[in-house]
Amino acid sequence: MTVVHPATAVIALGSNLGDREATLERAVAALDALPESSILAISSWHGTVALTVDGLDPEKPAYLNGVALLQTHLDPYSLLDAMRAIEAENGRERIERWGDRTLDLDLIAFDELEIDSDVLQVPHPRAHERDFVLAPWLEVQPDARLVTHGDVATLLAALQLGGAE
Ligand code: A4P
Ligand code: MG
Repeated sequence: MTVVHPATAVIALGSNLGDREATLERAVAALDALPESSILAISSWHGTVALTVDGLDPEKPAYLNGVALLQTHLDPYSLLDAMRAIEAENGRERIERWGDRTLDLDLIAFDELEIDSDVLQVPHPRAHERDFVLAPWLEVQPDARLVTHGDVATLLAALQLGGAE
C-alpha cells in the first residue's frame, strides 16, 4: 500500500557478522531502490560493543551501526515487510534473540506516528535507551525527537552521563 504524503522513516542498521560495511552499504542501496522511496541521509558507521540479553559483551563480534533517513510513500507495514526482505537477502538468520547477525534493520520512527501492534511497534520500544541508535540518528538529524521520549540529544546525553548501554 502507498500513502499520498511522503513520510520520513528513521531506520537503524546494524551488522556484526561477515563484511559488515559491504552489507550495510548494500542495505542502504536496497532501501533507496524501494518503490516510491529515497534515502535522504546516512550517518557514518559507528563501531559498537555487542549488547546481548545478558548485557554488553566485548567477547562477541563488534557491531557497525548507523542510521538512515528514508523518505517514503510506503505505509509502515509495507516498509517493515520490505526491510525483512532486505535482511533475508543479506543472509539474516533468526537463531536467538539479540544474537549475532549479518544485518538488522529496525524501524525507529515514522514521522510522529505511534503504532503498537503485534508485528510493529513505532517508535521502536528500545531506541531511547540505545546509544548505538541515538548517536548516529543525531548525526543525520540534529533536532531529532522521539514522540514517546522526547529530544534525542537529551536522551543521549543522559545515557552518556549514566554510563548506560
Ligand atoms: N518489530 C516490531 N517493531 C519493530 C520495529 N519498529 N522495527 C518486530 C523492526 N522490527 C520490529 O525482530 C523481532 C520482531 O520485531 C520482528 O519480527 C518484527 O515484526 P527481529 O529483527 O526478528 O529480532 P531481533 O532484532 O533479534 O530482536 P529485537 O528485539 O528487535 O532486537 P533489537 O532490539 O533490534 O536488538 N548490539 C549492538 N551493539 N548493536 C546492535 O545493533 N542489535 C540488537 C538487536 C542487539 N544488540 C545490539 C544490536
Ligand atoms: Mg531487529
